[in-house]
Amino acid sequence: MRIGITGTGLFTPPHSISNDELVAAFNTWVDNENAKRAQTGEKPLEKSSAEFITSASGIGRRYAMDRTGILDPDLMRPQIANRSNEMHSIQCEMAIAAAKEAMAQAGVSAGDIGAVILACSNQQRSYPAVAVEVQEALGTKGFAFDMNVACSSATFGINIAHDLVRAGSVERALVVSPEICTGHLNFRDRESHFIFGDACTAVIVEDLEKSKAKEAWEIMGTRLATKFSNNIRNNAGFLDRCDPEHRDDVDKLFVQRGRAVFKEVSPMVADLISTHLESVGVAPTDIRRMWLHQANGTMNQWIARKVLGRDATATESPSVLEEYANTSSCGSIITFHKHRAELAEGDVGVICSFGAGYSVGSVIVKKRIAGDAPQAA
Ligand code: CO8
Repeated sequence: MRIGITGTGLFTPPHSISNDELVAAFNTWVDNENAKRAQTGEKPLEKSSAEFITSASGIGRRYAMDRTGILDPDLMRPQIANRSNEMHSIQCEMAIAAAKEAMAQAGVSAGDIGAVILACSNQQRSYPAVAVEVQEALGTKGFAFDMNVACSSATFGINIAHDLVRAGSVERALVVSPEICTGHLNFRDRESHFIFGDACTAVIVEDLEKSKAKEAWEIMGTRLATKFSNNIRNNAGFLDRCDPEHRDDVDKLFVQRGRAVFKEVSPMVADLISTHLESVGVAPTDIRRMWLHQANGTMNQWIARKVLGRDATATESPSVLEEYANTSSCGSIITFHKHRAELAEGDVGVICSFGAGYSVGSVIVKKRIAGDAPQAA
């Protein structure tokens, strides 16, 4: 049975924020804070710098669902209005936009889809699952559920979609990842205020025998790994109201030890991709592209070098960090969405995401053009 990705979609939020704008807001807040600290004799806070952000991460700007609140030194958080239960939730709205593009690319309608998997780092509520709302809004059949493996959510979702199709549970599944990272980012933390942006991706996974798509990316294999770590953590949760004194503590937002993450996750990722390639009989020299998680440019260069045994070119390991920043689970999928068109029939690539958990998800894909007969293993 051949199963593949036949469509992808991307929703890009309407507002963009440059490093300079973000740093200006942060530094105005620091000046205000330090004026207060001067009165009390507290140690002054250090300023942020756009040069540091670009050189340490490769990030130049990010998209956000709201920019006014983020750039207001008195607020420094997105302002996203509550909605009534009669309206689509904001994550549902993002998912619909991305899903429509993916469905059009795959040449399928909502009624052809048997499962919706909403896979992302943060769901805006516990229940009803946002995925079920997306199912209702689009008119897809079967069932839907939410899942969360932080930055690796989309590749884990693709793995589950693949297995559902293989098991015969559905012919076709939609994986959507509406990431509103700015909603849980501490814009007053110098170490991390620049890292994230918002986006939503969508992926159609289907039985290629039943596909109408002109082009498909056959899934040659998927591999997942997790290993517990506190180095990327967000303690926000439904029990927060049970201890109101700590409800607004900084650990209720994204916190990481970035350097430790870099050192510990990079070898884990390189090892997983290398052993995964070996298991499907593909030599590293035979892969044409690596669509890696978009957290840090230097990290991706290190991983690609380890896997390929040499430096990867910007074409072989493309980046969207400059424009999108880290969009959590969307990163590798945005890169796949934007940087695959020119590849040829039979070209092989790896989609790989990694992040909190720790978690790593790898999906090895081969380009197929409609009408191409399956090759012998
Ligand atoms: N401006 C100026 N200087 C700064 C700033 C700043 N903003 N921040 C830190 N510095 C200074 C530090 O104080 C330090 O100074 P000194 O050398 O004098 O002590 C110096 O810069 C170097 O600091 P670091 O060692 O922290 O800098 P790094 O080179 O390690 O770069 C990075 C920091 C960019 C964060 C880098 O470590 C990194 O990218 N690491 C990998 C992180 C990663 O991959 N994380 C994955 C997270 S994504 C995920 O799992 C999803 C979670 C769920 C989504 C959550 C959404 C909110």
